[in-house]
Amino acid sequence: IMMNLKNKIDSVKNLEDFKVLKSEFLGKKGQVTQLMKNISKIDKEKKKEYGQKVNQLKSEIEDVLNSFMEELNEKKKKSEELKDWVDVTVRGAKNSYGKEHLINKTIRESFEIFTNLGFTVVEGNEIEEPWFNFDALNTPEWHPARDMQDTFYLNLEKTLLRTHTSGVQIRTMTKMNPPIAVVSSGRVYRKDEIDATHSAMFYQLEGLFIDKKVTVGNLRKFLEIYTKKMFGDSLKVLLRPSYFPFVEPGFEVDVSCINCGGKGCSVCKNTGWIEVLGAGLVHPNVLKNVGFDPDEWQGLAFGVGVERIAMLKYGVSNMREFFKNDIRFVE
Ligand code: FA5
Repeated sequence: IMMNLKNKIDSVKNLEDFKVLKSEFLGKKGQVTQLMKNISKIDKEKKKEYGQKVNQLKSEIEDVLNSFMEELNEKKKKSEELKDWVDVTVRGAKNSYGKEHLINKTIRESFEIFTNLGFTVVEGNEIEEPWFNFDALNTPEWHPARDMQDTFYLNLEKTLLRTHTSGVQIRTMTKMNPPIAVVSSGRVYRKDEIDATHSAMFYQLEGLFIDKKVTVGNLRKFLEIYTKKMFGDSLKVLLRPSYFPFVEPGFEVDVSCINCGGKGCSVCKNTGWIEVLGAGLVHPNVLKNVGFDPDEWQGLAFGVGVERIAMLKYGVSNMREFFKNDIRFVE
Protein backbone atom coordinates (compact mmCIF):
# COMPACT_ATOMS: atom_id res chain seq x y z
CA ILE A 1 0.00 0.00 0.00
CA MET A 2 2.83 2.42 0.89
CA MET A 3 4.54 1.73 -2.43
CA ASN A 4 1.29 2.36 -4.23
CA LEU A 5 0.76 5.63 -2.33
CA LYS A 6 4.28 6.88 -3.10
CA ASN A 7 3.82 6.13 -6.80
CA LYS A 8 0.51 7.92 -6.98
CA ILE A 9 1.53 10.95 -4.94
CA ASP A 10 4.03 11.96 -7.63
CA SER A 11 1.24 12.76 -10.02
CA VAL A 12 -0.65 15.01 -7.58
CA LYS A 13 -0.69 18.53 -9.03
CA ASN A 14 -3.26 20.39 -6.92
CA LEU A 15 -5.64 20.21 -3.99
CA GLU A 16 -8.31 18.35 -5.96
CA ASP A 17 -5.87 15.55 -6.90
CA PHE A 18 -4.81 15.43 -3.28
CA LYS A 19 -8.35 14.99 -1.95
CA VAL A 20 -8.99 12.15 -4.39
CA LEU A 21 -5.79 10.43 -3.35
CA LYS A 22 -6.50 10.86 0.35
CA SER A 23 -9.94 9.34 0.10
CA GLU A 24 -8.56 6.47 -1.97
CA PHE A 25 -6.41 5.47 1.03
CA LEU A 26 -8.10 6.87 4.12
CA GLY A 27 -11.72 7.51 3.04
CA LYS A 28 -14.77 5.43 3.97
CA LYS A 29 -14.22 3.17 1.04
CA GLY A 30 -10.48 3.62 1.14
CA GLN A 31 -7.85 0.89 1.21
CA VAL A 32 -7.00 1.33 4.91
CA THR A 33 -10.66 1.29 5.98
CA GLN A 34 -11.04 -1.87 3.94
CA LEU A 35 -8.13 -3.44 5.81
CA MET A 36 -9.78 -2.47 9.11
CA LYS A 37 -13.02 -4.09 8.02
CA ASN A 38 -11.13 -7.27 7.18
CA ILE A 39 -10.20 -7.65 10.86
CA SER A 40 -13.34 -9.76 11.34
CA LYS A 41 -11.82 -12.40 9.09
CA ILE A 42 -8.60 -12.58 11.13
CA ASP A 43 -7.93 -15.31 13.67
CA LYS A 44 -8.72 -14.26 17.19
CA GLU A 45 -5.18 -14.46 18.52
CA LYS A 46 -3.78 -12.46 15.57
CA LYS A 47 -6.45 -9.73 15.67
CA LYS A 48 -4.49 -7.52 18.07
CA GLU A 49 -1.28 -7.62 16.07
CA TYR A 50 -3.23 -7.09 12.83
CA GLY A 51 -5.05 -4.11 14.30
CA GLN A 52 -1.81 -2.55 15.45
CA LYS A 53 -0.20 -3.03 12.03
CA VAL A 54 -3.15 -1.45 10.21
CA ASN A 55 -3.12 1.49 12.65
CA GLN A 56 0.61 1.91 12.11
CA LEU A 57 0.10 1.84 8.36
CA LYS A 58 -2.68 4.40 8.73
CA SER A 59 -0.47 6.78 10.70
CA GLU A 60 2.39 6.34 8.22
CA ILE A 61 0.03 7.19 5.38
CA GLU A 62 -1.20 10.20 7.32
CA ASP A 63 2.40 11.34 7.84
CA VAL A 64 3.19 11.05 4.15
CA LEU A 65 -0.01 12.85 3.17
CA ASN A 66 0.48 15.60 5.77
CA SER A 67 4.03 16.36 4.77
CA PHE A 68 3.01 16.32 1.11
CA MET A 69 0.18 18.74 1.95
CA GLU A 70 2.67 21.05 3.63
CA GLU A 71 4.88 20.95 0.56
CA LEU A 72 1.92 21.70 -1.64
CA ASN A 73 0.96 24.72 0.49
CA GLU A 74 4.51 25.97 0.46
CA LYS A 75 4.66 25.75 -3.34
CA LYS A 76 1.35 27.58 -3.66
CA LYS A 77 2.55 30.38 -1.39
CA LYS A 78 5.76 30.74 -3.35
CA SER A 79 3.98 30.96 -6.69
CA GLU A 80 1.66 33.63 -5.28
CA GLU A 81 4.64 35.60 -4.03
CA LEU A 82 6.26 35.26 -7.46
CA LYS A 83 3.20 36.77 -9.08
CA ASP A 84 3.72 40.02 -7.14
CA TRP A 85 7.46 39.97 -7.48
CA VAL A 86 9.14 42.76 -9.45
CA ASP A 87 12.71 42.59 -10.63
CA VAL A 88 13.83 46.20 -10.29
CA THR A 89 17.09 45.48 -12.06
CA VAL A 90 15.42 44.60 -15.39
CA ARG A 91 15.81 47.39 -17.98
CA GLY A 92 12.57 49.23 -18.79
CA ALA A 93 11.08 49.33 -22.27
CA LYS A 94 12.50 52.30 -24.20
CA ASN A 95 9.98 55.10 -24.66
CA SER A 96 10.31 57.47 -27.53
CA TYR A 97 9.22 61.01 -26.79
CA GLY A 98 7.83 63.59 -29.16
CA LYS A 99 10.07 66.54 -29.93
CA GLU A 100 9.23 70.07 -30.90
CA HIS A 101 9.98 70.58 -34.59
CA LEU A 102 12.87 73.02 -35.16
CA ILE A 103 10.61 75.35 -37.13
CA ASN A 104 8.10 75.53 -34.27
CA LYS A 105 10.93 75.91 -31.78
CA THR A 106 12.43 78.82 -33.73
CA ILE A 107 9.04 80.54 -34.04
CA ARG A 108 8.34 80.04 -30.33
CA GLU A 109 11.76 81.41 -29.34
CA SER A 110 11.30 84.40 -31.66
CA PHE A 111 7.82 85.10 -30.27
CA GLU A 112 9.24 84.96 -26.73
CA ILE A 113 11.84 87.61 -27.56
CA PHE A 114 9.29 89.95 -29.13
CA THR A 115 6.55 89.46 -26.55
CA ASN A 116 9.12 90.33 -23.88
CA LEU A 117 9.60 93.60 -25.79
CA GLY A 118 5.85 94.24 -25.61
CA PHE A 119 4.75 92.79 -28.97
CA THR A 120 1.49 90.80 -29.29
CA VAL A 121 1.17 87.65 -31.43
CA VAL A 122 -1.51 87.80 -34.15
CA GLU A 123 -2.78 85.30 -36.73
CA GLY A 124 -2.76 85.80 -40.49
CA ASN A 125 -4.41 84.11 -43.50
CA GLU A 126 -2.57 81.53 -45.57
CA ILE A 127 -5.11 81.99 -48.37
CA GLU A 128 -5.08 85.70 -48.97
CA GLU A 129 -6.74 88.27 -51.20
CA PRO A 130 -4.49 90.15 -53.65
CA TRP A 131 -5.44 93.41 -51.92
CA PHE A 132 -3.80 92.35 -48.63
CA ASN A 133 -0.87 90.54 -50.21
CA PHE A 134 -0.07 93.17 -52.87
CA ASP A 135 -2.21 96.29 -53.51
CA ALA A 136 -2.49 97.62 -49.98
CA LEU A 137 1.24 96.95 -49.64
CA ASN A 138 1.94 99.46 -52.41
CA THR A 139 2.82 96.65 -54.81
CA PRO A 140 1.43 97.70 -58.19
CA GLU A 141 0.20 95.47 -60.98
CA TRP A 142 3.50 95.67 -62.83
CA HIS A 143 5.55 94.36 -59.90
CA PRO A 144 7.27 91.06 -60.83
CA ALA A 145 6.19 89.41 -57.54
CA ARG A 146 2.60 89.51 -58.81
CA ASP A 147 3.50 87.50 -61.88
CA MET A 148 1.86 84.13 -62.45
CA GLN A 149 5.41 82.81 -62.68
CA ASP A 150 6.00 83.61 -59.01
CA THR A 151 2.64 83.38 -57.29
CA PHE A 152 0.22 80.49 -56.76
CA TYR A 153 -3.15 82.00 -57.69
CA LEU A 154 -6.44 80.35 -56.74
CA ASN A 155 -10.08 80.89 -57.58
CA LEU A 156 -9.65 82.87 -60.86
CA GLU A 157 -7.04 85.08 -59.19
CA LYS A 158 -9.55 86.27 -56.58
CA THR A 159 -7.38 84.62 -53.94
CA LEU A 160 -3.81 83.35 -53.72
CA LEU A 161 -1.44 81.49 -51.45
CA ARG A 162 0.25 84.36 -49.67
CA THR A 163 3.77 85.03 -50.94
CA HIS A 164 4.87 86.65 -47.68
CA THR A 165 3.45 87.36 -44.23
CA SER A 166 3.35 91.13 -44.89
CA GLY A 167 -0.41 90.98 -45.56
CA VAL A 168 -0.76 90.58 -41.79
CA GLN A 169 0.42 94.20 -41.52
CA ILE A 170 -2.62 95.37 -43.46
CA ARG A 171 -5.07 93.05 -41.67
CA THR A 172 -3.73 94.27 -38.31
CA MET A 173 -3.83 97.96 -39.17
CA THR A 174 -7.39 97.72 -40.45
CA LYS A 175 -8.44 96.18 -37.12
CA MET A 176 -6.29 98.03 -34.56
CA ASN A 177 -5.53 101.64 -33.78
CA PRO A 178 -1.93 102.79 -33.27
CA PRO A 179 0.31 102.46 -31.37
CA ILE A 180 0.73 98.88 -32.62
CA ALA A 181 3.37 96.22 -31.89
CA VAL A 182 2.57 92.80 -33.34
CA VAL A 183 4.36 89.70 -34.60
CA SER A 184 2.92 86.90 -36.69
CA SER A 185 4.26 83.75 -38.28
CA GLY A 186 3.20 81.09 -40.72
CA ARG A 187 3.62 79.45 -44.10
CA VAL A 188 4.16 81.37 -47.31
CA TYR A 189 4.30 80.06 -50.89
CA ARG A 190 6.32 80.98 -53.96
CA LYS A 191 7.12 79.37 -57.26
CA ASP A 192 10.79 79.54 -56.33
CA GLU A 193 13.44 77.18 -57.63
CA ILE A 194 14.02 74.61 -54.87
CA ASP A 195 17.56 74.26 -53.53
CA ALA A 196 19.40 73.99 -50.19
CA THR A 197 18.24 77.44 -49.06
CA HIS A 198 15.01 77.88 -51.08
CA SER A 199 11.72 76.09 -50.82
CA ALA A 200 8.33 76.62 -52.58
CA MET A 201 6.72 76.64 -49.12
CA PHE A 202 8.55 78.20 -46.23
CA TYR A 203 7.91 80.11 -43.01
CA GLN A 204 8.15 83.81 -42.36
CA LEU A 205 7.86 85.79 -39.19
CA GLU A 206 6.49 89.29 -39.61
CA GLY A 207 6.87 92.19 -37.21
CA LEU A 208 5.03 95.50 -37.30
CA PHE A 209 5.57 98.48 -35.01
CA ILE A 210 3.54 101.70 -35.44
CA ASP A 211 4.12 104.72 -33.23
CA LYS A 212 5.08 108.39 -33.35
CA LYS A 213 8.58 109.33 -34.61
CA VAL A 214 9.68 105.82 -35.56
CA THR A 215 13.18 105.79 -37.08
CA VAL A 216 15.68 103.45 -38.72
CA GLY A 217 17.49 103.57 -35.35
CA ASN A 218 14.47 101.91 -33.73
CA LEU A 219 14.40 99.28 -36.47
CA ARG A 220 18.09 98.58 -36.08
CA LYS A 221 17.75 98.24 -32.29
CA PHE A 222 14.81 95.80 -32.48
CA LEU A 223 16.65 93.65 -35.01
CA GLU A 224 19.86 93.74 -32.98
CA ILE A 225 18.04 92.66 -29.82
CA TYR A 226 16.30 89.87 -31.72
CA THR A 227 19.33 88.46 -33.53
CA LYS A 228 21.66 88.77 -30.51
CA LYS A 229 19.13 87.01 -28.27
CA MET A 230 18.87 84.32 -30.94
CA PHE A 231 22.58 83.87 -31.71
CA GLY A 232 24.60 85.52 -28.96
CA ASP A 233 26.05 88.96 -28.21
CA SER A 234 29.06 88.71 -30.51
CA LEU A 235 26.79 88.66 -33.56
CA LYS A 236 27.01 91.66 -35.93
CA VAL A 237 24.00 92.99 -37.86
CA LEU A 238 24.30 94.58 -41.28
CA LEU A 239 21.52 96.64 -42.89
CA ARG A 240 21.98 96.69 -46.68
CA PRO A 241 19.77 99.14 -48.58
CA SER A 242 17.24 97.25 -50.66
CA TYR A 243 13.88 97.70 -52.35
CA PHE A 244 10.49 96.49 -51.16
CA PRO A 245 7.47 98.50 -52.43
CA PHE A 246 5.86 98.66 -48.97
CA VAL A 247 8.80 100.25 -47.11
CA GLU A 248 10.93 103.35 -47.53
CA PRO A 249 13.81 103.06 -46.86
CA GLY A 250 14.08 99.30 -47.22
CA PHE A 251 16.82 96.92 -46.16
CA GLU A 252 17.96 93.41 -46.50
CA VAL A 253 19.47 92.39 -43.21
CA ASP A 254 22.50 90.14 -42.89
CA VAL A 255 24.01 88.72 -39.73
CA SER A 256 27.66 87.80 -39.32
CA CYS A 257 28.12 84.10 -40.05
CA ILE A 258 28.12 82.23 -36.76
CA ASN A 259 29.52 79.18 -38.52
CA CYS A 260 32.91 80.78 -39.29
CA GLY A 261 32.76 83.86 -37.03
CA GLY A 262 32.64 86.16 -40.05
CA LYS A 263 35.84 84.84 -41.61
CA GLY A 264 34.19 83.21 -44.60
CA CYS A 265 33.01 79.64 -45.18
CA SER A 266 30.73 77.57 -47.41
CA VAL A 267 27.62 78.50 -45.37
CA CYS A 268 28.12 82.23 -46.00
CA LYS A 269 29.72 81.64 -49.41
CA ASN A 270 32.92 83.28 -48.08
CA THR A 271 31.26 86.66 -47.56
CA GLY A 272 31.15 86.41 -43.74
CA TRP A 273 27.46 87.45 -43.81
CA ILE A 274 24.10 85.68 -44.23
CA GLU A 275 20.82 87.30 -45.28
CA VAL A 276 18.06 86.44 -42.83
CA LEU A 277 15.34 89.03 -43.27
CA GLY A 278 13.86 91.99 -45.10
CA ALA A 279 12.85 95.16 -43.28
CA GLY A 280 12.21 98.88 -43.49
CA LEU A 281 10.10 101.83 -42.43
CA VAL A 282 6.46 101.43 -43.43
CA HIS A 283 5.82 103.32 -46.70
CA PRO A 284 3.53 106.36 -46.30
CA ASN A 285 1.28 104.96 -49.05
CA VAL A 286 0.70 101.83 -46.96
CA LEU A 287 -0.27 103.94 -43.94
CA LYS A 288 -2.66 105.94 -46.14
CA ASN A 289 -4.18 102.71 -47.51
CA VAL A 290 -5.34 101.77 -44.00
CA GLY A 291 -6.38 105.31 -43.08
CA PHE A 292 -3.44 106.30 -40.87
CA ASP A 293 -1.98 109.80 -41.27
CA PRO A 294 1.72 109.40 -42.18
CA ASP A 295 2.49 112.80 -40.66
CA GLU A 296 1.24 111.57 -37.31
CA TRP A 297 2.20 107.90 -37.36
CA GLN A 298 5.25 106.11 -38.65
CA GLY A 299 6.11 102.44 -38.59
CA LEU A 300 8.76 99.84 -39.01
CA ALA A 301 8.28 96.30 -40.32
CA PHE A 302 10.36 93.23 -40.88
CA GLY A 303 9.92 89.78 -42.42
CA VAL A 304 12.20 87.01 -41.18
CA GLY A 305 12.98 83.78 -43.06
CA VAL A 306 12.32 81.29 -40.25
CA GLU A 307 14.18 78.38 -41.90
CA ARG A 308 17.26 80.54 -42.41
CA ILE A 309 17.30 81.38 -38.68
CA ALA A 310 16.72 77.73 -37.74
CA MET A 311 19.44 76.55 -40.14
CA LEU A 312 21.96 78.94 -38.63
CA LYS A 313 20.97 78.35 -35.05
CA TYR A 314 20.72 74.57 -35.18
CA GLY A 315 23.32 73.83 -37.85
CA VAL A 316 21.01 72.47 -40.55
CA SER A 317 22.76 72.56 -43.92
CA ASN A 318 19.78 71.81 -46.17
CA MET A 319 16.33 73.41 -45.89
CA ARG A 320 14.66 70.28 -47.31
CA GLU A 321 15.41 68.46 -44.04
CA PHE A 322 12.70 70.50 -42.31
CA PHE A 323 9.91 69.14 -44.50
CA LYS A 324 10.98 65.56 -45.25
CA ASN A 325 9.27 64.23 -42.11
CA ASP A 326 12.23 61.97 -41.41
CA ILE A 327 11.76 60.95 -37.79
CA ARG A 328 15.56 60.77 -37.26
CA PHE A 329 15.88 64.45 -38.12
CA VAL A 330 13.00 65.44 -35.86
CA GLU A 331 14.46 63.39 -32.99
C1 FA5 B 1 9.77 89.60 -48.07
O1 FA5 B 1 9.08 88.58 -48.20
C2 FA5 B 1 9.24 90.83 -47.40
N1 FA5 B 1 7.81 90.66 -47.16
C3 FA5 B 1 10.01 91.06 -46.12
C4 FA5 B 1 9.73 92.39 -45.53
C5 FA5 B 1 8.80 92.51 -44.51
C6 FA5 B 1 10.39 93.52 -45.99
C7 FA5 B 1 8.53 93.75 -43.96
C8 FA5 B 1 10.15 94.74 -45.44
C9 FA5 B 1 9.21 94.86 -44.44
P1 FA5 B 1 11.93 88.49 -49.07
O2 FA5 B 1 11.30 88.04 -50.32
O3 FA5 B 1 13.33 88.97 -49.15
O4 FA5 B 1 11.10 89.66 -48.36
O5 FA5 B 1 11.85 87.30 -48.00
C10 FA5 B 1 12.19 87.50 -46.66
C11 FA5 B 1 13.06 86.35 -46.15
O6 FA5 B 1 12.43 85.11 -46.42
C12 FA5 B 1 14.41 86.29 -46.85
O7 FA5 B 1 15.34 87.11 -46.21
C13 FA5 B 1 14.76 84.83 -46.68
O8 FA5 B 1 15.32 84.62 -45.40
C14 FA5 B 1 13.42 84.14 -46.72
N2 FA5 B 1 13.13 83.53 -48.04
C15 FA5 B 1 12.83 84.16 -49.18
N3 FA5 B 1 12.59 83.31 -50.17
C16 FA5 B 1 12.72 82.07 -49.64
C17 FA5 B 1 12.57 80.72 -50.12
N4 FA5 B 1 12.20 80.46 -51.36
N5 FA5 B 1 12.80 79.69 -49.27
C18 FA5 B 1 13.13 79.95 -48.00
N6 FA5 B 1 13.28 81.16 -47.46
C19 FA5 B 1 13.07 82.23 -48.27
